[in-house]
Amino acid sequence: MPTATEVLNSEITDQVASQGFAISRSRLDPGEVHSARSLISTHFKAGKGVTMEGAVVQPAAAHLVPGLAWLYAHPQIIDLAQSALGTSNIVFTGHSDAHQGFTLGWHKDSGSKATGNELSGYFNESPETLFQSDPEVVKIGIYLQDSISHNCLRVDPGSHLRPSILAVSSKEVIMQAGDLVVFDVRITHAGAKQPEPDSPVMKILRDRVSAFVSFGKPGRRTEEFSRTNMERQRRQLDLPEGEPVPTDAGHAALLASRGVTMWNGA
Ligand SMILES: O=C(O)CCC(=O)C(=O)O
Repeated sequence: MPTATEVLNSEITDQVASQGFAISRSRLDPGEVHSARSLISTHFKAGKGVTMEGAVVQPAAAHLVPGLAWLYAHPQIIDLAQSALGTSNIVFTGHSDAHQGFTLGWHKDSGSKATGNELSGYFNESPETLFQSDPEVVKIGIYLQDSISHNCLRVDPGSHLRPSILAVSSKEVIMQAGDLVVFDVRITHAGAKQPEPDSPVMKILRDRVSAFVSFGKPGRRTEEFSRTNMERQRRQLDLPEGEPVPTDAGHAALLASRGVTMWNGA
């Protein structure tokens, strides 16, 4: 397993602050990629997860995909989140997803129609102030296959500082399995383009497996994001009112051993 550098990488801090995203190469080794990919596909093959437009998603995957907690507390992932946020003092927001075949059009993860404001609803804040500040909440994308133009993430560089969903440019984020991408949740981004149903690209999309986890700097924005995002995961899991999202004690222990605090659910 590659070891974390334990030194904040200021190039990543600067890239995320200016462009809204950064790619970091060779963070997971091939055995880890294989293991994470197998655990997620086996989970979905067993009929678990939530079906969304032909794809399947597991909210709270650190807790609900058996054996996968390690991925969401991996030292390289924590190291990258710390570098992106420019501090070793980071908080796990409670958000961890696994996707297979999932594709979304252009959107920001700072809001959604369900939150009543697709620009800033997860932060309960006006877009005028939210889009002016340095990154406070970042998401790490773990793509568990090599990406090509048909199945890659797309981002609109710099749009984390623009209160608009409209993408003014589109950059393909091409990565090898084992690379990681970190992005400010305010950036406008999109998943793989939906092909025609009979296109040969459909299989590439069906085999696309990815995982996402979010961390923030301690403070009001991270708390708001954690609370509203947890509500989103609860809705997707169809949990009865008052029932907490289950937690994997192993995941909490791994985070604690690596000095990462968890949003306290307040
Ligand atoms: O599938 C992807 O590449 C992007 C997923 C995404 O946009 C999201 O989780 O917010």
